[in-house]
Amino acid sequence: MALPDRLPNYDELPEFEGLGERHAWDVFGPNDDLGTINLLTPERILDASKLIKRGAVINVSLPLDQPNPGMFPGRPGYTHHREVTRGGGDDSIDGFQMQGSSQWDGLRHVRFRDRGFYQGVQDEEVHGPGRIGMEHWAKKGIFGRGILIDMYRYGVEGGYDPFSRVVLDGPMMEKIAKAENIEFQPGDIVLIRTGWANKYATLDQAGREALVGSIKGEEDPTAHQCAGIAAGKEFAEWIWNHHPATLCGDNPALEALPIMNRDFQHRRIIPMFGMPIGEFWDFEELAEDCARDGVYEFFFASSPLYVPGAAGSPINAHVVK
Ligand code: UVW
Repeated sequence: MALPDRLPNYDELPEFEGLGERHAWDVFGPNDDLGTINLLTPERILDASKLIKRGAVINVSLPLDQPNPGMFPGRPGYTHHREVTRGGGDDSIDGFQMQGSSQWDGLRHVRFRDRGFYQGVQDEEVHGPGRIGMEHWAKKGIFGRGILIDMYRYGVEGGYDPFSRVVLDGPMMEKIAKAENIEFQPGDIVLIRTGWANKYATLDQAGREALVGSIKGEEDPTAHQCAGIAAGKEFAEWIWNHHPATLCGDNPALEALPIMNRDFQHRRIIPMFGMPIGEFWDFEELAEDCARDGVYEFFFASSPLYVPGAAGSPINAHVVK
């Protein structure tokens, strides 16, 4: 579809009466299934391809069996079988969770109360292939200008523990971008390194097992603490007004945990803005490379799995510099 000549600002988006929340359901036209992935236009993809200078390809996915064991209830991890055949072998996987490892949260993942999923799609429409399923992003692909916001390196002077609730808001995003000599552009694929994956990699198996089921509300003193993006409408407004195509983190939920006051930014970003969220990505090699060459913008490529009707997907993602 053709993009609107001008993307509306947050305060121009329609408000749900009585809820004080704004939605972008009219921005990309009726029956849109792509959300902010529409911002990845041929022109922007071509411009992003010009960022390839060295032909260096950097993987940003964790191995699919990580984190191990899975941290979320219902996402314990899969079982991989090898079947020996006459000429070699085949594989099958049991109990594979689309959101068990480096993942996209798709538009069927989270709804906004009784208003429904993105564009008001209701529960009865999200069984089987069709409206706002992963197949739409799989067909288009997620390609464009990626930027790394290295919060772990530049966010807090003197550093911090990624397993503590350090919050990334608009002013901190801008401070980091300035330190990295980059500017935000509409359609950016924003990769946010909180340092979580770096610390997770240092844990022994007992430490990893202790994290299982630890994503809980603030009222539970055993809840996992981690750095991530801010909750609240102010940061939602900042996000929308910068028009990224996606926001992706190396941590379990993109957001700072635990969630406080039941304010879950997922419920704005995914259903209200139609924007994918990335979680459990691996930015360690990329961060090293960016620190070495001082270049924090690059070509980004991801092919979500073409599973009709899926709510999430592994990312199959690379950066090319
Ligand atoms: C949370 O809900 C915390 O994460 P996810 O989006 O993976 O379900």
